[in-house]
Amino acid sequence: MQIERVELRLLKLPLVHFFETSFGRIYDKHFIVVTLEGGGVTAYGECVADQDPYYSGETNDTAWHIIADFVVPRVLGVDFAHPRDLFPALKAIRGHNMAKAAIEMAAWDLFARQRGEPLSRVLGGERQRIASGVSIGIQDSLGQLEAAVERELAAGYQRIKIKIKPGWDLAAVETVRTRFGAIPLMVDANAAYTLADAPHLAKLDRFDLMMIEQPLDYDDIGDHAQLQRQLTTPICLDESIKSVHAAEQAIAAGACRIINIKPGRVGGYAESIRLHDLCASRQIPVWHGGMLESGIGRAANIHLSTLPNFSLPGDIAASKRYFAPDLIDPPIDVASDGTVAVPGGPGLGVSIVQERLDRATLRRAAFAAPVHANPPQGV
Ligand code: OSB
Ligand code: MG
Repeated sequence: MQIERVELRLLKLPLVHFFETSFGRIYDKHFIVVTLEGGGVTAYGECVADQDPYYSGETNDTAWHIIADFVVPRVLGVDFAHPRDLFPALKAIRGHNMAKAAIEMAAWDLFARQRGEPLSRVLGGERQRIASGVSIGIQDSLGQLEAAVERELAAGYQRIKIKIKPGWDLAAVETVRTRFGAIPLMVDANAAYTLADAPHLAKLDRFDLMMIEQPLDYDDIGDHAQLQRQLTTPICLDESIKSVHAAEQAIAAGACRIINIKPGRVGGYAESIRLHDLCASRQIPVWHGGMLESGIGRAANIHLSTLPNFSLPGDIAASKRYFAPDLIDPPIDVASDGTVAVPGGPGLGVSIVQERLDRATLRRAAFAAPVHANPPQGV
């Protein structure tokens, strides 16, 4: 498999509804789309970096810089036997997992399209449909939260996640439990608390939540291990799991009982498969996280979720919750039983509407392999 051309685009798409986490509110999604060409086939990747370094240290500008100046020279014109060979080829670049993952995702799509197989099959997945959950941001009032939960339950989603932060936690959970009873419910704090909040967080135990996601600092493992010993609610780590090695350490320390997998956070699909397999071998259930992706990244998330240890519903909801219209047509939809069909066509299996891609583009750059490619030697 040879990557003959790389195109980067920075896109801006308005969100249907603002999205608020403990680190802020956004109204538009700014993200990079990667296009690769090779062997007469075009493939796509989506970068999950944001405009700001609040969820992770990466931003669209750092990802653009790393891809253009360090990733592209290591992949353009190089013959890769398999997309799993990309991540090791980028080893000299420390960190910047979202930048690496965007290119690596497109390489998996290229590989799958060249073989005429769906991405799910190439990744080793099994299912035809995946279980879908929904992530509800921080609202302006408890009444708005109730209305949002009611709407998503009516749409069929198999579990509800609500974002929490200090000042928007116990009352929000209590409101949802009181109104909707024993629904599958979890919370995500996006690193908004410290270990000193342990007694406060323990008050969530009486609500029988499926899990509390990333309560403590984004790069912490040790404090989460201490916190888990003080809670009956399982901790799920998101931000803290930046590598397979970090997951091994977190599991060994007892810092979590569940892990959320986002390929962008760990450097791509090959690393995500390794993380999935590690968790399976340690009886740690996993689910697929979401980063408000467009249909391109959303489709990839669906394909990865077909692996067997994705045993809990993921943050993979219908396109129409985020973008109207999405970049793809038809959009991703959720059935009334809260499942999403895995696209069956080659690669991502979704159709990107070029005119929508063009209209959303703020910035563009293209890189082509020289005729006699001379890949960088060593690192
Ligand atoms: O922590 O899971 C998170 C969105 C942006 C950044 C971080 C997170 C999220 C979500 C949204 O929870 C999930 C989705 O895509 O619907
Ligand atoms: Mg999270």
